Amino acid sequence: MERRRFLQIAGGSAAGALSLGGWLLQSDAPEAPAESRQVAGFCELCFWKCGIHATVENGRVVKVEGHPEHPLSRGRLCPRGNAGTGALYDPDRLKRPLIRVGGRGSERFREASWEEALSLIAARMQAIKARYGPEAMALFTHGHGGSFFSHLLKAYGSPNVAAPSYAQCRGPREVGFQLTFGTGIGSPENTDIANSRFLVLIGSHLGENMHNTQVQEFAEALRKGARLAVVDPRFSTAAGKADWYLPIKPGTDIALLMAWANVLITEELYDKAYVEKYGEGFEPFRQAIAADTPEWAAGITEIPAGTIRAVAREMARQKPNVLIHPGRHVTWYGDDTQRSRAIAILNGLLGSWGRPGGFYFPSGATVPKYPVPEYPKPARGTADGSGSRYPLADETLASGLCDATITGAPYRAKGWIVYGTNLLQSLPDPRRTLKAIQQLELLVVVDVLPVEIAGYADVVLPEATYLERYDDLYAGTFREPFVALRQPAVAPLYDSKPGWWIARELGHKLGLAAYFPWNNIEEYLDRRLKGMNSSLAEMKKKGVITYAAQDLYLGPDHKFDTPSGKVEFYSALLAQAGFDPVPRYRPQAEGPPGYKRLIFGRSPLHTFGRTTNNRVLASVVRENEAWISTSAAAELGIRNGERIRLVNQEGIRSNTVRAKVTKRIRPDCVYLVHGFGHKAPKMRAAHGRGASDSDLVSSFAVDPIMGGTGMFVNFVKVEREA
Ligand code: MGD
Ligand code: SF4
Repeated sequence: MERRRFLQIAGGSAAGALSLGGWLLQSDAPEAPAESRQVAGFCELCFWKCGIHATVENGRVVKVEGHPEHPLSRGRLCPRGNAGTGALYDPDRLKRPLIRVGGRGSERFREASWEEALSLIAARMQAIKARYGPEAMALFTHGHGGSFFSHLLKAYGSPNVAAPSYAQCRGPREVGFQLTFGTGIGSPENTDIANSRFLVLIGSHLGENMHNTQVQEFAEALRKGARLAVVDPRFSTAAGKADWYLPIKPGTDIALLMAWANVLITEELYDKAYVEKYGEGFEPFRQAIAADTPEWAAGITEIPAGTIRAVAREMARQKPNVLIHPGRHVTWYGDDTQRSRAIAILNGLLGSWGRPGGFYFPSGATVPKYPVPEYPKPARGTADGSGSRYPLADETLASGLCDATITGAPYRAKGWIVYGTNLLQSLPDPRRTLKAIQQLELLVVVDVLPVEIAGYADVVLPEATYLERYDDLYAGTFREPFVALRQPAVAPLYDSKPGWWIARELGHKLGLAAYFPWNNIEEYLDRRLKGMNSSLAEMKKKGVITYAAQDLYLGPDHKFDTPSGKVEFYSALLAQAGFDPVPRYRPQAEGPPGYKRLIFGRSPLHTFGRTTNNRVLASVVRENEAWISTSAAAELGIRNGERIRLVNQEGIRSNTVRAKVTKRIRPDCVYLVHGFGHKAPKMRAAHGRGASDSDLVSSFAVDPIMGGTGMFVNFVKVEREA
């Protein structure tokens, strides 16, 4: 009952919740099982890592539910989390190690033993080290289980470890907020949604973008009467709950944000005490945006000046319990650090950073490390351009490593280990990724499914799923610090192995045994847990330990971790590096005549491509649809539900996809949910279902500040399928 109420907020999920619930009931246990137990852990169907309880009956996981004491789940999961059995019992899973026997991408492999597969990888890694240096090995990793592979690469001597969640997702947001408040946002976001009195969502479709805790808090805030403004070219599910819906022209958000700042300043509505006490560079900021009036912004954004003013005044009325949400997937146009900074500055003017209903200060528990030797110091820095070409990037850029592999500048990666990330869907322009792969002497893919990137690997290693393995501890940073354990609910199916085991075996074969001194993961976890007065035995029972919250909100003597120690409205650091010290709007290129801007987002039932083959979820949402406005469809003679193709500005054609003809999108855009249109033939449930936005992203705009890849810069025309 509770779950159903929670799900009502998700787009199109009221029906989904019923049928998903129905599926779960049908697949639930036989009557009176001989064995029934609950195993605590945390979810891996997205990267939020909610606490779970898996019910195991007669050796099978029959149900996955929210852990009641885990602060991220509070007893509930999102629909994907509930569908964990669909990942575990996916009949298309990788079952045994595979060694390629045909050309790259031919999908021709032979089965191999773990011994043979790992020996082959170790021999090639040693050859790469001898010939090009250890830095020529790169790791692409996404997901909690990747931590042991990061450890392996660092012990081997390479600094090149990257996740697409930075340069392809939240990186610009982190840098924009660091520049302003000295701290990034992190994950889970430190947004105090539950206590917010006015929430402004800018292209952040909470409810469709389903992060469990945030959505629970969102529902709570609305129940308590919070007001809501949604800025989106598409009328999202959240927009349906909004007091103000602003259908903005794509790519113009900086103009809107600066116009809001302009109203707050010219009408003297900002939090003066906060700005005086904590702010730096307010006067040059005020001068820089003096001409950014609502009337100016109206001509750019296509939002009436009166609406811009009304929303700014409401922000002021509710300050400081206001949250201009920072979003998560923010790599849109290449000016994304500046847009994120504009959002940060607006929050600064409203005094919401460090205030209830704005942003709280999270804290994390410290778990002592297992002692290992120091990592060798790499002779060369990372190859991706972070800190050099992109001066303010503070994590490695996955796209930058791909570029270096193609160009050889500053040096080429010759071997890739790809853990839990389908680079042919996650990096922009899959043709570019394939070009990089042609340069490699070794490509290892560690995955649970035969995804696209696995088809190009020299060696494919089948990992056990999150319900079959231990991983490293998760020391979460949240309102209350916590430490969570992942443990196997059932033994690994087939010949799959946990990541920790694979990394350790490989470490031993590479002569790095000193970095893996534990005999097994239980010994490793127990030692770490004993260092914090717990034990593996205790954690296996509880699954999570929480600690008292620290100071959540701003104290009188707070120092910000910026160069000035204050909230920086004007950034001298950006000015020194040759960038705008105050965010400035610059127009985006328009598409060719007859083309519409391609934008994309998420479904509440899927996480990128990782869940599209999950039969439980695919039984509710099997493919994506191309959203086209009613007026644009009428011009083209397209009916709702008709199969169409999208063709981008470079002539790249999508699979056929069903048209969703709707008034809920601007006529100048087409919208897709990301993660569909799989080409991998062995993913039988997902293959050929819907259209792949990744394929159509043949252009991208690189953020000059931190190297993020803006992907909303492609245009499509719509073709009717004969
Ligand atoms: P997923 O699509 O979830 O994420 O891109 P990815 O990091 O590729 O693919 C995860 C892979 O992990 C899948 O191959 C899955 O089978 C595998 N996997 C699942 N569970 C496990 C496990 O337990 N162990 C192992 N070893 N593998 C596992 C996401 C990235 O894509 C991100 S974060 C964003 S925000 C961007 N979004 C985005 C977009 O919206 N549009 C376009 N065009 N590109 C995008 N790229 C980015
Ligand atoms: Fe799992 Fe959903 Fe939580 Fe993500 S938000 S970790 S999919 S339950």
